[in-house]
Amino acid sequence: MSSPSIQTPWVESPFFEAEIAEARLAPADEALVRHFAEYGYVIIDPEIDEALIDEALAASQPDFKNQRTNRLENAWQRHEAIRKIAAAPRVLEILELLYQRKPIPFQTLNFSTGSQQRTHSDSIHFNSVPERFLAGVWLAMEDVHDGNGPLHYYPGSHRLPFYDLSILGMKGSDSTSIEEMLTKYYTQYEDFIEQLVAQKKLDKKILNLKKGQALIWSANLLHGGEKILIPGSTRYTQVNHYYFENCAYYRPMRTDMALERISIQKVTNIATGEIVKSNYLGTSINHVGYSYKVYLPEGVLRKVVPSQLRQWVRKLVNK
Ligand SMILES: O=C(O)CCC(=O)C(=O)O
Ligand SMILES: [Fe+2]
Repeated sequence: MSSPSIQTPWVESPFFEAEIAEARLAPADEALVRHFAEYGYVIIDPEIDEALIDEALAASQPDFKNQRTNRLENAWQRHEAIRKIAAAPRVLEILELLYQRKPIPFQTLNFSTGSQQRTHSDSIHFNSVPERFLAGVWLAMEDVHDGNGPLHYYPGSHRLPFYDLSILGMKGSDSTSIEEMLTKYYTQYEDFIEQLVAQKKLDKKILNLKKGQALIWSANLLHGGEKILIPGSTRYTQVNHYYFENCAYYRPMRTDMALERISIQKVTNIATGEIVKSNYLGTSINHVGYSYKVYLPEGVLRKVVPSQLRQWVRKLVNK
């Protein structure tokens, strides 16, 4: 009897062993897929020309300076070299092998120094229905070592459940601004993950990659940025996030399913420039905007909206 085909990446499926036996992959491909299934990450040669990396570095210099930041979100929209890195053919090929669905690059992040971000799973930021059709690709654009704030990650942690804010008793869709989300909600999530890692006694790995090497992490793999030990050191890296076709894409931190508040994400395929509509088992869904919902508490509503209009505003805004 052949194994049932279920709506989960095969690398995360309970039927993985049966499926990989049926697939008859070339030995090198099979080893890669098995490693990813077991540990939730693989280190790869993305076959990206050094000249393209240098082009992306040069193009992004003015942005880092003008914006006084170490982190550029979606710089692919301005810089062709960054776009090409996110759409690198070899990376797309490996992702399709790992997920058995076409990958959709939808976000880029360029860093000039270590992020020093606390440990998290990217599933808290981006999630899919069916779950776990998300991957990150982290490209070293210069040599990364213990001194310049390398990435850390916890092999095998992708097998943990997916935790959203509701597990901590918080309704993410109630938040009204990014500042409130970060200070009031997200910090509690980070504290929780820190405690989880300690409780589970997870083993941390530090990623020292050479320029041009990349790491792929699966949706729920815990990772973060190490402290910068050499003050002033640069750490040029590019992270690309990928969804996979035929899913609904949403932002868990702004979603409360039980309240029917679901922040469906607007997804643009960086490789093709096309908008990819969310799709739930064959039914397509419109995205509902990128911004935070303005949630008007009843007291404020009474103060600022005339009584005849309140019912209407409540419906429109507080939904
Ligand atoms: O590069 C890092 O230090 C962490 C980046 C990260 O967590 C992400 O982009 O999802
Ligand atoms: Fe991350």
